[in-house]
Amino acid sequence: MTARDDDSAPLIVLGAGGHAKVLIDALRLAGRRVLFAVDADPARHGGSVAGVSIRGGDDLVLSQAPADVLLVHGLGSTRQCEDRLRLFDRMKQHGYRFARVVHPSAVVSPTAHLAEGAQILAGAVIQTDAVLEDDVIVNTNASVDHDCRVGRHSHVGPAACLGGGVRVGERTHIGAGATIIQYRTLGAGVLVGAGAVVVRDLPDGVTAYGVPARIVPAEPR
Ligand code: JB3
Repeated sequence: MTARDDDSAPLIVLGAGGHAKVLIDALRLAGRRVLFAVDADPARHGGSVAGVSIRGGDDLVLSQAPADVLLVHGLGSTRQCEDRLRLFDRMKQHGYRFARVVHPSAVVSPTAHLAEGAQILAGAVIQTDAVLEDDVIVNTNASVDHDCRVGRHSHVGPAACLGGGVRVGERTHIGAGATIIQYRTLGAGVLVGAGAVVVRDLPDGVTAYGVPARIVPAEPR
């Protein structure tokens, strides 16, 4: 059997929480077909999420030939993105591919590049020549402006704003409503608190809060 392309393959959603619901909604509006969801919590098995049945755990995915389906990464992130990375890499090792999810109300420049599994949610704007690497989430009403680059598994939270030319490393979480001014660089594994305004570059692994954002000792994640 030949691999189906992004527009026609049926979808399996990994995770059945709040983020999965939002994705299922976007997929329905875009006319996509979801086969079923899987969740790590056995208590959820046999139930449903946004009208999609939860049939079992991640091992159930492995009973589907990788060429026949696309996966949708339904784990969100609040403070750290490591769980997303772990699940993404596990499924990639088994040969699966991840679907891009673009809500029909999002505005995406034709010159933007969305890598595998990128998720652009309702009202988000991705401007010209922006690059979203694998598995990036740009959440509700967030904006990623011209020439930005957002690294693998990073999450731009709801209503966050990245000015032009911002660089974001892998696994970085930008909290709801945060602003990163133009041409700043954030390292890998950074946590930017909700509502922060980042006016200076931030190195790998730091936590920054406030207006203007200051680096604070990291709480256990
Ligand atoms: O703020 C917004 C707009 N969205 C948040 C999103 C980005 O992150 C949302 O409010 C939540 O804070 C969070 O959404 P998420 O990840 O859906 O969280 P929650 O509602 O807690 O659901 C996580 C689900 O994933 C639970 O049902 C877990 O059992 C399941 N889960 C955890 N690990 C897993 C795994 N499921 C699978 N299939 N595999 C796993 O490894």
